[in-house]
Amino acid sequence: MRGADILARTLALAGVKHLFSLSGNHIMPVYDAALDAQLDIVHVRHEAAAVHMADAWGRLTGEPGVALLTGGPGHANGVSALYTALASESPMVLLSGEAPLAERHKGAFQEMAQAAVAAPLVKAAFTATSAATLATDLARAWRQAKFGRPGPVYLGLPFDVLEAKCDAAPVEGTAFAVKPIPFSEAAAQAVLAELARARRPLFLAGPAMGTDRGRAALVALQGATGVPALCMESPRGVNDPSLGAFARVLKEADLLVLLGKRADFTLRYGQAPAVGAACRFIVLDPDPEALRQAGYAIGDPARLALAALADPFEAAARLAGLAKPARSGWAGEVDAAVRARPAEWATIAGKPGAVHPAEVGRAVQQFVDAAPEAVFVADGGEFGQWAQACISAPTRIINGPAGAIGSALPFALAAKLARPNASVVALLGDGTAGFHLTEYDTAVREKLDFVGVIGNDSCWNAEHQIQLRAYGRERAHGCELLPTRYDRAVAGLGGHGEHVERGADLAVALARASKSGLPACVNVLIERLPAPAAHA
Ligand SMILES: Cc1ncc(C[n+]2csc(CCOP(=O)(O)OP(=O)(O)O)c2C)c(N)n1
Ligand SMILES: [Mg+2]
Repeated sequence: MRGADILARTLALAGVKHLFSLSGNHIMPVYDAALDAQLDIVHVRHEAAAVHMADAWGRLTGEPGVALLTGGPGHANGVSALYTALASESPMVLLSGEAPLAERHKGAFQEMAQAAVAAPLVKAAFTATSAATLATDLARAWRQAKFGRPGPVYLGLPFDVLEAKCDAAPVEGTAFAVKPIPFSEAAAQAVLAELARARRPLFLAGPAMGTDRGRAALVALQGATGVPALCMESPRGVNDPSLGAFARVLKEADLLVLLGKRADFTLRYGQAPAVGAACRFIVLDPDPEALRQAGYAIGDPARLALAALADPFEAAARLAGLAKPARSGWAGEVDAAVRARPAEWATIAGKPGAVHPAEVGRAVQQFVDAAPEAVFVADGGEFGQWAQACISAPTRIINGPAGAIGSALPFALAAKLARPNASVVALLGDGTAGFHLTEYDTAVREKLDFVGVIGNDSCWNAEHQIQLRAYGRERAHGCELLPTRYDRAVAGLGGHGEHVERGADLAVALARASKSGLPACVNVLIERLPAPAAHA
C-alpha cells in the first residue's frame, strides 16, 4: 500500500463518505486511493467552497467534514474559509497536499509553509512525516477537531509520504472517538446553588451548541431548570436578529452561566450597559484559555462566581439531571422577548422592483413550515440579517461569529448531501452570491437540489449603510452593484432560475424552484434597507 491508500482506508474507517475537494498534482494519489476505499469526491469550483462544505458537514453530522486540497495556491485559497469554521466551532479536517519532504528547502514546486499558513485559523496544524504514521496522524487530527471546543484541524500530506510504500497497513488501533471532559455532581451542585440564589439567571451557550443536538440539549436544560437557555452564534452578539429583544432582558440578568460561550465582543465583554454592572458569571468552558480570557474580559473577580473546565454538553446534561424544576415569570419574559418582532412585519410590503425583505422572510417561512424537514441557511449582509430575524427552521446554519460573507451556497450543497430528504433553502445577498455562484455547477453535477434565494438590492448594502450613517449620503460611493440576473446565470450553469419583482409572486416562484428538482436560484429585487435594529 501507498501512504495514500493508508490515508483513504483510515478515512473510510472513520466513517467518511465524501471528500470535499479541488484536484491538484499533490493529491492525485489520494484520488486514486479513494476508488478502492469507496470515498466519493465532491469536486468544487474554488477551494474555499470545499472548506465551507466540510464545515457545514461537521455542524450537521457532529463528525468532522473533510476537505482535500492541493498544495501551495490550492491550500492558500482554502484557508480563508477556516476562519468561519473556527469561529463557529465546527469540527472539520483540512487535508492539503504538500511538496515532497525530500525536496524541502530546495525550491520545490508550490513549496510553502502550509501548516504555518493554516495555524492561526485552526486548533492544530501539522504535517505528516511518514506513510507508517499517517493513520495515527489522521486519527489525532480527527480527535483534535472533536475534542473540547470543536474546530478545524490541518494535516499536511507531503507528496512523497502519499507515494511511499508501506508494508504493514497500520490503520488498526486508530481511535476516532473522544471522551468529553466530565462534569462532576459537586460542580453541578455548586452551579445549582448559585442559580437558586439568582433572581434572573440565564444560560448562554456558544456556537458549538447551535447544532440540532445543542439546541435540543438547551431545550431540555431550560425545561428541567426553568432557567432560560439560549445559544449565541451571531457576530451581532447581543443584537442577534434571531434573538428579538434579547438585549433588553440581558441587561436585567443577575447571573449568566456561560456554556462554552466566550465572554468576548459578542457579549460586550460582559460589561455595562449591555450586561448589568452587578451581574455575576459562571464560566463553564472546555478550553482553559477561554476561562482565562473570560476572567480577563470580565475584570472584576467579585463578578466571577465560578469558572470551571467543562464540556458544555456534559454540564447541560448533568445540570438538567440534578435540577429541581422551578417556574418563574422570568423565563416567560425572556421567551417573549426572544420571540418579539415588530407587528408590522406580518403585513409590510414593498413596491414592484423593491420587495421588502420581511415579505421574503414571510414567504420563505411558509415554504419552510410546509416542508417535512428543512435546513435554513443564512449568510451575512443586511439581507442575511433580515432573513435571520424573520425565519426559523428545525435546523439552521449561519455564517456565524466570524462575520465572513460567502459561505451560504457551499453550506447549502453540503446540507443537501448530509440531509438528502430535507428541503434546503439558503438566503444570501447579491454581493455574497458572487463568492461561490459557480458552486451551482457542482450542485448540478452532484444532483443536490436546493433553493437559493438572493436578495438583490444591486448593492453591498451593509457597507453602503455604514457610509450613509458615518459619512452622509453625498459621500456614499463604491458599493454599487448591478441588478444582475443571477437566476439566468444559474440557469446557464444548468440549474433552475426564477426572477421575482413583486412580493405576491414569491410563493409561486419558491414552489416552482423546489419542484424543479434542480439546484434553483430565486433572484428577488429587494428594497435597499438597513438590517433590522434590535427590537426594544
Ligand atoms: C469575507 C468578507 N468580506 C467582506 C465583508 C464585509 N461585508 C459585510 S456585509 C457586506 C455586504 C454584503 O452585500 P450583500 O451580500 O449584497 O448583502 P446586503 O448587505 O446588500 O444585503 C460586506 C462587503 C465580510 N463580512 N466578509
Ligand atoms: Mg446586496
